[in-house]
Parts: sequence; structure tokens; C-alpha cells
Amino acid sequence: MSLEELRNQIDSLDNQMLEILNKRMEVVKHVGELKKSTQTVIYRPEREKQIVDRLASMNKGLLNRAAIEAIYLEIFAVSRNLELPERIAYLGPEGSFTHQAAESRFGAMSDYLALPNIRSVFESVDTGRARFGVVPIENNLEGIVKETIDLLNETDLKIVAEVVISVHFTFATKADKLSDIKRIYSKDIAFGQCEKFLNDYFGGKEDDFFVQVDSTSKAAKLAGQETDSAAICSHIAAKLFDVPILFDNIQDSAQNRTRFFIIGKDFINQKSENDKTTIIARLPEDGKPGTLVRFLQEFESQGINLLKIESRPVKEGEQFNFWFLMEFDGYFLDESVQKIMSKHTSEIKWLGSYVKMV
Ligand code: PRE
Repeated sequence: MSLEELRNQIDSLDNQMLEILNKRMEVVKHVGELKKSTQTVIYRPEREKQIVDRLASMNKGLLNRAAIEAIYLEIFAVSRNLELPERIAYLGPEGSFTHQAAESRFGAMSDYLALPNIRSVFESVDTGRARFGVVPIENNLEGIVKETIDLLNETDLKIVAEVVISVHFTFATKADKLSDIKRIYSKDIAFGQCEKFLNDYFGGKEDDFFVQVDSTSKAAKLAGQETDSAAICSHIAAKLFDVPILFDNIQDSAQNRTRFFIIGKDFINQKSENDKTTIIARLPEDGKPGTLVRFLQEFESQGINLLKIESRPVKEGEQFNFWFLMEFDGYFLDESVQKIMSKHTSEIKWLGSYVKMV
């Protein structure tokens, strides 16, 4: 078959797809109206996952799960915007890994707001300027993001979903050849995480060849303005500032993953088949030995699998007291979870139950 004939086939399939997508949007519009009349929330991560799971399991064609998911996340983002335009605040700048995490969940169509720090993301959600916020919670190489868990402790915002993305650095430049490059911009952490690549390609260069800037997005922006510079940055930043990617995945460790929380106000997910719950526990500080051990044993006796426990110092008071951020398998209304939560109502703050991604 000729290229023209093949393209004609594609055009006709695209026509059908457009028609079907518009039909889907008609139904979505009705869902939006129904939700408006019943004051129900638009974003339903567990329903979105159910749709992707179902399609991936029945799929017989060339698309793999990741492709189906990528296409559907955009469809969901358009659907949600049709139901009610929602603004998403994230820890900026534009092109940051948090931006990448936000886009991976809310698609390219949503209305995004890049904010300079984690506290302002919480504030914008709390005051209703944004419907959801996206903040980092932990990185497998660098550990927990203390500011995020402290703000979850201080505010009444809830965890709507978790997103995990692999941190891949790219090497982007407008230079035609590597030998034309006079400087590389990036952030200190990114230089540190791409040492092997830098040694292999730029070993022996003077120190001022490597220029440290505040963010990898800024690096991409600068490299986009000069034809003899390069940036080590995220994929999304290179795309955003139109800098061609010369090498992808240049980080030393393939295991660099960051977990993000999507936060919202007054948000409760419905139960899915695979939920995780996050709580904060402030146990009595009566000085008696074994308080924490006994609390943890309650999870064991209820058959609940604990996933994480992080301790944080209480800021007020003269003593060194602690509170704990804990995560475990299950939904907050499960009988076993309720047994513990109802016994410790004054000591437990529920932060959310959401679809488990890791
Ligand atoms: C829909 C859109 C947004 C939600 O996050 C989940 C699903 C969809 O496009 O399928 C529809 C919808 O609003 C819903 O099923 O609750």
C-alpha cells in the first residue's frame, strides 16, 4: 500500500476516534452536571485507575499499559476540565520534576500554577486558589522531604493520591557538536547525580565549565538562549524551553525515584482494591516505656501491613518529644483500621487513604 493510502486510512480512523471522543465528552458533561447537583468531587483517582486497569487487561493490540495510561490521563484531564476547570498548584519552577509529576497525573490541558516553595502550594490549596497541589514527599536516594510532612501535620489538607516518577536527567543543548559547548548549567544535586556521564564526556574540564544555578529549569532556560551551552535538566524542562535533547538518562543510578503527594482540601477517596493510608500519630508522652511498641503491635494484631514510620520532633515544649508519620496497607474505613483509629481518636490524625502506587 502506498504512503498516501496508508495516510487516508489514518485520516478515516482519526475521524472515528474524534467522533467517539466527543461522544465520551457528552457523557462526561452529564457526569459533571450530576456531580454539580450532588456536590460531589470531580477528581476520582480510583475510578481513573479502574478504567486504565480494565482497558489494559482486555487489550489485545499494539498499545502497552504505559501507552494506554498516557493517552487516558490526557483524556481524563480534558474530561475533568470539561466538568469543572481545576487549577493545579505545584512546587515550581516550570519544568521541575514536580511539574513533571503533576503533568503525569493531570495532563497537558490543566491550568497549572508554579509556586516557589512547598508552603505556598499548601496555602494555595487551603485558600481555594488551587483545587489540588503537588509536592514531593520523598526520594529514594535523599530520603523524606521534611517540609512536606511538617505541613501535613500543621494543616488540615488531605492526601488525594501518590505519584512516583523516575528521575531521569537529560543533556540538552543547541550546540551542533559536543566540542562547541563552552559551559554546562545545572543544579548542584544534578551535577552530583550525573558524575559518571560528566567524567566520560567532559573529564578534565576547568571548574568554571560547570555553572551552578538554582534549578534545573533555569539551566534549561539559559541553555535555550545560547548556542554554546548545555543543560542537565528534566525532560519536561528541555521540552518547555525548546532545547534539543542530545542524551537521555544520563544519571549514575537507574534507581533514582521521587514520590509526590497530590493534596486537596476536604477530599475523601472511595475505596479501591489496593489502598494505602497515611496517618500522623501523637502518642502520649507519659514517660512510660513501650508506648510506641504497644501501638505498633496493634497493627500486627489487626493483620495490617505497616509500610513506613518517620519520626519528627514536636516543635513546641521544652522536652524532646516526637510525632510519627505512618503509612500502612488498607482503607481508613476497613474494620481492622477502624479498630485502631477509634481507639486512638485523640492521638491519630488521618491524612488520607488513596490508591497505592508503590
Ligand atoms: C471521569 C473523569 C474524571 C474522574 O477523575 C474520573 C473519571 C472520566 O473521564 O472517565 C468521569 C467522572 O467524572 C467519574 O467517573 O466520576
